Amino acid sequence: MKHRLLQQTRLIPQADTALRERYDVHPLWEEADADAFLARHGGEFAGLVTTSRLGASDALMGKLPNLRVISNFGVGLDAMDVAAARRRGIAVGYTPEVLNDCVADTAFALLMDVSRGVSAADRYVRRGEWLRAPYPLTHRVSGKRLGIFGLGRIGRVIARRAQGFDMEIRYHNRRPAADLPYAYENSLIDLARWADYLVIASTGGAETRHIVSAEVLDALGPQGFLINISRGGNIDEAALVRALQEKRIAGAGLDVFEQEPRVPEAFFALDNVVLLPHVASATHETRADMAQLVLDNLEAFFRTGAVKVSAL
Ligand code: 8YV
Repeated sequence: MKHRLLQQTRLIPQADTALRERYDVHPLWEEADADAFLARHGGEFAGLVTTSRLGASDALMGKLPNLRVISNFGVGLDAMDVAAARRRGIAVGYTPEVLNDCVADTAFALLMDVSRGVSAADRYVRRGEWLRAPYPLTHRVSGKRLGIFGLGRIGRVIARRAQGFDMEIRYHNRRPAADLPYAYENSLIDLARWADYLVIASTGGAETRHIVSAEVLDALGPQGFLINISRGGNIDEAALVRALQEKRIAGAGLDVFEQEPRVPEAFFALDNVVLLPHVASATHETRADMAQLVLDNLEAFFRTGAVKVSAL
């Protein structure tokens, strides 16, 4: 008999098909009234497939009284009540490591774009403005100072990329990482003051909410660029809009926002910000690897009682 799984949203087509072949999957997104459906059928599900965007709340787990395993598509756990899962004895699998390269690449794409004006210059060419005047000068990336907030799995790959650009690297974390050659700054504000580029690569959630404040932006200063590939909530977005409008920082490259998919319209009028729709891990290759890990975590759990890569 196939295990019955609740799937919160589509992943990628080949993974959705593989899930349906191996399990008795119910697509929750097709239910007009999810609460009513769960009230009637919540007890049927042994597993939940979710994503970092949707996560799983304690309330949702409560509606699934026989839930034993959650398999999360993504590394971020800010929407997942990990403590509730632990308390309820539910295993949680997730997909770290496999997305490090693509997220680090995207951090660099944003960094290069906002410094050299790639997107802005492209718009300039399309508007026919090159016919009237050359594009204004931009900013050199190579050899500059890169400050990384959150030197975890992804932050470390960003640091490796930066070495190829002969950049000087410092970082701030909850604590210094003993195994790395980069200098540690004691606070985010000190790191911002030192850096030409401040890359936010930490986790998200309540602990780091609005940690990139107006003060941090002022420490980064009019020559400094901010890059965010972590979570939108880590930045005080209203303060960032003001800092960009008033040119109190040089520019920003953002893949993530506080209220996705809504992006503050004030950004749209500004050429010193590059805006991406949360796509850092969104390549065919990486999404296939993430989906495989979602399947592997479920397979391992139903075979051995433990997921392959646990978030607990
Ligand atoms: C995805 C992410 O956008 O892994 C994460 O935490 O933010 C991204 O990889 C997300 O998981 C897809 O829902």
